[in-house]
Amino acid sequence: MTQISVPVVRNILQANERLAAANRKRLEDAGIYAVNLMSSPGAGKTSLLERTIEHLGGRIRMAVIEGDLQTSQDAERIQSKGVQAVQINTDGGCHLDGNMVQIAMDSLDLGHLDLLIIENVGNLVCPAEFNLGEHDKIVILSVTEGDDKPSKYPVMFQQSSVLLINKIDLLPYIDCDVEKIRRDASRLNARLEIFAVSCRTGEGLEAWFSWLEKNVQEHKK
Ligand SMILES: Nc1nc2c(ncn2[C@@H]2O[C@H](COP(=O)(O)OP(=O)(O)OP(=O)(O)O)[C@@H](O)[C@H]2O)c(=O)[nH]1
Ligand SMILES: [Mg+2]
Repeated sequence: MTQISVPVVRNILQANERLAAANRKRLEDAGIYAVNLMSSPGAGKTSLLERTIEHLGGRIRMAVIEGDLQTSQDAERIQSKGVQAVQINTDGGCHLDGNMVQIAMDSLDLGHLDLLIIENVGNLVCPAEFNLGEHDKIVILSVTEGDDKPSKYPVMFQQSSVLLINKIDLLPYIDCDVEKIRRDASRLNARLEIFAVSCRTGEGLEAWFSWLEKNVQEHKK
């Protein structure tokens, strides 16, 4: 069983890498900076997007690809903010892959974009295994999930460029050691930029907006 399944998994990942590389080339050619936003279900991915659109939408031309098992609710939340959003329904699949993103990109006007944000399926494990062509992976961990998550689910933290610790407005009501999250995540990935934020109150989000805007400018043609 093991002898058969390991090469199959390797082939799938290699095929995905080729598609991700093609996606990246299209993005580079168009001068678009792209991020892959990942977290457990409900950590605040769409809320962060809404805040980001409110703050940067007037200055940066952006589009969103929304990955979900079912429904187009998140895409509708984004469209209601006046930003182009394409929904991918994975029909039960627990992550996006390069092929799905390639198809979604076909329906975007790439010639008139500076930033593409891909909201992955809510899942703290599988999305980290599949590159989509993005420049950076972003992980959101909300404080309600517990401060043990970086050590228990290390891959996503190792693969990401930014960790947003969200829902800090709830800290007075729960036991969560934000310093432990910072320590454990930094131990896994010394390059990780860490911002503690609240998408509810807006606290801490300025640092995220600046980081994102700097990267958009650097990738612009
Ligand atoms: N208190 C508090 N609630 C938040 C914060 N950010 C998001 N929420 C709430 O958390 C819930 C989930 O937020 P979403 O933004 O939909 O989370 P998501 O990661 O996009 O969820 P999925 O797409 O289903 O994986 C919503 O009820 C939000 O209002 C925050 O900073 N503080
Ligand atoms: Mg969402």
